[in-house]
Amino acid sequence: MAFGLPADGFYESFMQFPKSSGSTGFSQSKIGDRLSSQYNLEERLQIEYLIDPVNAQTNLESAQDVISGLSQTPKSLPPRYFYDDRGSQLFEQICELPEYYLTRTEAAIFQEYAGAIAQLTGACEIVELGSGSSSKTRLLLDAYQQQGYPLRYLPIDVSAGILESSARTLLADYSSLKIHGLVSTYELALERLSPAPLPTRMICFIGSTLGNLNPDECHVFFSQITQALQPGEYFLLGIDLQKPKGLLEAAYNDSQGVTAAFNLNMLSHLNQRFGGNFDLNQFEHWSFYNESLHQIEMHLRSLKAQTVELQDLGMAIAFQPGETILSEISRKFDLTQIQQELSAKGLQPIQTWTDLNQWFGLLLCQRHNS
Ligand code: AVI
Repeated sequence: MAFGLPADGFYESFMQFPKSSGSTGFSQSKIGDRLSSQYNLEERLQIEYLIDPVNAQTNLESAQDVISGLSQTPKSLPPRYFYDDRGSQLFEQICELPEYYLTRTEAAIFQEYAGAIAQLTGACEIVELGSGSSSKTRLLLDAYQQQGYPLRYLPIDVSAGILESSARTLLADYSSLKIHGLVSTYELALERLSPAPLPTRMICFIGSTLGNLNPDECHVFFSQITQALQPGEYFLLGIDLQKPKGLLEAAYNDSQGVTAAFNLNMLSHLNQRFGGNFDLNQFEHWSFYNESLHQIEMHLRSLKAQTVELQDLGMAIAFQPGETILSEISRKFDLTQIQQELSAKGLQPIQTWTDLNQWFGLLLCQRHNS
């Protein structure tokens, strides 16, 4: 069901352009390009809501995961609670940190191989799960544009604000691009994808977000991808690979304390969202690499015995000194193993690219015919 929309299921957005007089920092041709794309914007942007963004923020039913996570031993919280506005900003900062090699390593792989991806798939609709700021997508769009293919992009994100603002920026920069954004969870969007208007489709799940799913969730997710694709269509997956513990632990314990702030911000998000009284000075960030499970674990550790209330959920949560809440796992993959898992799910890896250090992997898979 779509919420708050006209009957046709989507609405159009309009963007502001810099004035052509005065110092805009754009060359004349760039301004001309941007102004001409303004005129057909209505035809080029559709945003469809599959979740209600207002209720998604307030609906207490959606807090069931908080209630169960904080009621069990050991305690845990779903990583989706990292991403309020401040959390999203902090994550952007993490991606720029010297220790957090993931973003720039994956971007470098895209830089080098986006052209090869475009050649392998041919003209296709690019679907991106958890599109965020869509920054790496630009490298793909550039490659498809260079091949002379039509540009169609279907970003999917639960955050309407980030989806809309990055869509506007992309439309201003690619004058032939058409965007159909879905404000949605992955599951819902994958169930609702209608047939691609181009010869094929590629669903992208990059940034190693797969690592934040446990093995069971991962299993279910791959099945959802297989079901969403037609035989012959593509799945592009970006994953962080296993590497020495020291490099991994540095990436999740940066010297500027941004990851610590990102982790602790989850508690202030819960305070705002559910009338809570977590005292951020009474918890600390703790993360380490669990070598047997090949995963970084991020925890929030209570510095003393304390009871915290989440008034809107009617909860009083008791903590022992040193007790932790698991806030995230970030799994690190073995290429051969993941290739086998994908293949068993009907997603045949047809090409895999890595960086020189073999720190990060990008896999292009194609759905089997059967
Ligand atoms: C979003 N996700 C892939 C990040 C990761 O590396 O697992 C989230 C993150 N957590 C701490 N730093 C970054």
